[in-house]
Amino acid sequence: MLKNKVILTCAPTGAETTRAEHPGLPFTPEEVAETAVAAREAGAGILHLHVRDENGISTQNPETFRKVIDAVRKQTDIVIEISTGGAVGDTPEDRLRPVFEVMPEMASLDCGSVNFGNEYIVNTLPMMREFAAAFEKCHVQPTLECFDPGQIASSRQLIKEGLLKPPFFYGLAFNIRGAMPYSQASVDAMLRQLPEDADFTLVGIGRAQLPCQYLSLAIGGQWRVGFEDNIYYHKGVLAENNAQLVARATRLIREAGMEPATPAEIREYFKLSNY
Ligand code: KMH
Ligand code: ZN
Repeated sequence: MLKNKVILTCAPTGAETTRAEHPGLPFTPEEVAETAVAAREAGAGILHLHVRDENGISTQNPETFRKVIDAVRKQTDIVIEISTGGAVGDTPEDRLRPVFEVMPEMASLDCGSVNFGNEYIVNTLPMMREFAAAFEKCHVQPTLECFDPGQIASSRQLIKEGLLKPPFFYGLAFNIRGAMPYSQASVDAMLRQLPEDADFTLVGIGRAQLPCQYLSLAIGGQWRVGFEDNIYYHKGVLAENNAQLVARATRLIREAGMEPATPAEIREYFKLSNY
């Protein structure tokens, strides 16, 4: 864990959030770059990136990732973590392609199958093994996304098999409809399963986002905010933009006597290779 620092991730777009839900959802390369700059200035150290095609539909096309990453890279040094979760229904092959073709610094690695609203996502152990091997080959630091405690057991199986190596960075998600609800008890159930010395970020969906931040402060976790997870500033009040959510998180972190970690500190901490 970085001393007196909080790794603050901004997930500005996601695969499922729509412009109908938030008209300011960024998805063109220019919009994502502008968002990345504002998020970085507001304190975010990592950009969790899903990309969309020209119609706003989620895609895992490496060319689209490349365009967005190029636009972001021209303007800011924020660490880029691409999604290999993609959107519900994406094939494992499509989800993994950008890891080989874009070679990002970090990427999400989803650790199990679970209901996702009215849909579901599939991540079997053989798939996870294939993803972990690809990450290792391409020197990509995984963020191990877990949606229930059993998925941490799946990640530990890969650790046991030598397919995942430290540093371990977990993204623990709460309040996805149909999956694990947010409560202090459910966070605790997840934390008890983590490997020793693992870092974790609490990913609170919707109204769980802010409570996750406060709880994270108390238990030494990292934070994630952004329109992928939550579009509201307060109940019923849309956030102006992603940076507003990042700025609030940074204020809370500073009130607690800490600082958001810079991209340089995050690169050094995880020994990231592909910048
Ligand atoms: N969009 C979800 C189906 C990830 O980025 O790895 C998967 C997801 C998790 O968002
Ligand atoms: Zn995601």
